[in-house]
Order: sequence, then structure tokens, then C-alpha cells
Amino acid sequence: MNTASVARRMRVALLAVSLALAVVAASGRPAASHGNGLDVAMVDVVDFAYEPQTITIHVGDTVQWNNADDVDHTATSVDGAPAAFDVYLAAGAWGSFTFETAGTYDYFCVPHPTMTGIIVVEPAHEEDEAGADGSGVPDVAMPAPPASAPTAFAVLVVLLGLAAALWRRGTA
Ligand SMILES: [Cu+2]
Repeated sequence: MNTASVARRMRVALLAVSLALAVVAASGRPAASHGNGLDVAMVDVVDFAYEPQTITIHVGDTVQWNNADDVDHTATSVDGAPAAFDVYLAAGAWGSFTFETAGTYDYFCVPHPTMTGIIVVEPAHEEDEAGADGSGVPDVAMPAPPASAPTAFAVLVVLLGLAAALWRRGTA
């Protein structure tokens, strides 16, 4: 193994280690929050009724139906709903659906059509704040997350790795 080969291998190893460290450092960064506060709203299914019968959520939220009865139910959107869903709820089990479209959803239980419920899906939270002053412009800007220390560290590691590789190339 000649000197040039050793130098090349060392450069590759150094870059690999640098990249690995950068990935580890970057992964330590907290996930960027979109400020949308995604939630799971619970609806109990008990005594052949949805409780509460009407709930209001926001786009991106999930409704979870918890069937406390000892018979199977469903939560099934009526025709013409903003988006269709059909959640099977076995006795004692639960099911869920995430609502991505705003609007009012009437739903019912297929085996027991007298069971009915309503889910009102309002626009995402951030849109609620848009134009509260009538301007149509969001009152609350959503700033990019500030560069955290791990991110700066990752950049530093990459730059050092590149500098070292370039330096070794120059001296190999
Ligand atoms: Cu039912």
C-alpha cells in the first residue's frame, strides 16, 4: 500500500466519520413545530350513542372512537361529506380517522342508523389567526426554528472534515 493510497483511505475515513457525526448531531435537533397543535379527540361509543354527539376539531386532528358497548358499531360518513370515512368499531375496541379537510361531517353507525354524530372540522389553528384584524394577513408569523447548537455543531464538523480532506489532498 503506497503513501497516496493510505492518504486517500484516510481522507475517505475522515469524511465518513465527519458525516456520521453530523447526522448524529443533526438528529438531536428537536423536530420543527408547525404550531398546529395536532390533537386526538376522543368520542365514547356507549349505549348505542356517540358521546359527545357533536365535536369540533381542526384540520389535521384525529378522532378516536372508543366502543364501550359489547356490540360492534361503525362511524361512517354520510354521502356528501367533505371526505369519506368508514371506521369499524368492534365491541370493546377503538378506531380512528384523521381529518384533513375542513367542513361539517354527519356520520352514523351502519348497523344502527339511528346512531348519529357530527364532527365539525375547522381550518388549521394557524389559519384561525389569519386576519383576525380583517387584513387577511396572519397576525402570527411562523418563524423558522432558530438554528440550535447541535445544528451549528454539525455544520462545524462538516466544515472541519472538508478542510482536513482538502489539506490532506494538498499534501498527499
Ligand atoms: Cu352501532
